Amino acid sequence: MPTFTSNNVEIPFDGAHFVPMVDSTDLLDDGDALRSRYQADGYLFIRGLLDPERIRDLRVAYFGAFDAAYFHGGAPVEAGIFSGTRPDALPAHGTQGHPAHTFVRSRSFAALATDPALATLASTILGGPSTVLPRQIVRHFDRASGRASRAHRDAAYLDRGSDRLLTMWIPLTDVPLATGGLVYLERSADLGAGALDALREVTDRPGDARPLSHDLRWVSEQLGRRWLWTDYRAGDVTVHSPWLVHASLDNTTDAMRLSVDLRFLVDGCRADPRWTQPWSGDDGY
Ligand SMILES: O=C(O)CCC(=O)C(=O)O
Repeated sequence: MPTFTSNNVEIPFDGAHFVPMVDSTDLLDDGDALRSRYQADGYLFIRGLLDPERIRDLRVAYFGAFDAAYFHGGAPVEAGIFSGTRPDALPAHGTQGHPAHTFVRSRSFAALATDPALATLASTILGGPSTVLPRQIVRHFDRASGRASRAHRDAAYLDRGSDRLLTMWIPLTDVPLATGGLVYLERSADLGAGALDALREVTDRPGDARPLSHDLRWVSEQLGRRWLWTDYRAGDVTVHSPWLVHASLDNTTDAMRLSVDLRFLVDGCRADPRWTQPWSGDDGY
């Protein structure tokens, strides 16, 4: 039985801890069905919503901004294959001078964030016109990253505004589970504060009330719920509720993981003021 890790903590890849996500691509033209599945499950997985060639162009722009020595010489840079050596003197991820900081302020990135297919999907699910919030995050993990996203709810990070919003998570590279895929905890949108507080007993961030735990095995076994997973391909999109617990696995492959997360808020609702400015890796939110 294979074992994966998240934040260096092992979790067995078996039927007690993992279950495949449901693919909702066939519901794209049926707004009522999309909404009711989203309300029931707290997420939607849509295969190939975005043109992979366009996503490839974004990778060319992003990876092309690094020193070529970061990438394995035997593959095109846009494949994002790690050479094993990180560039010297690279600013911290997403801070001024790092390619992710420039990327989220670029025209090609703005064209992705305002893509009509994404806006239409968001508005369909939210039940009214919605707009993407300006704080748009690029995440980039190579196998030297040594960390992954802890189990959390987005609501904990967006709690100074309306919760009439959703998140879209968009892989810009293929992201099989071993490359650090995002996983959702089944039926977790309705969990009460007591159940969530119990998870915080096992945490590597005791001073931070927002993440729940870094130990995905503990979370699954404590609640008796499985992590929903899929092997993502560039151009897929998942949508999730701010109340759904999610996390990611460690990237243990030579392939890098590059992804974007966007939030869409129903027009006229109050936006959390921290999310109204472009993201910077050191903005502290
Ligand atoms: O990409 C990740 O690892 C985390 C993303 C996330 O938490 C989100 O999209 O809400």
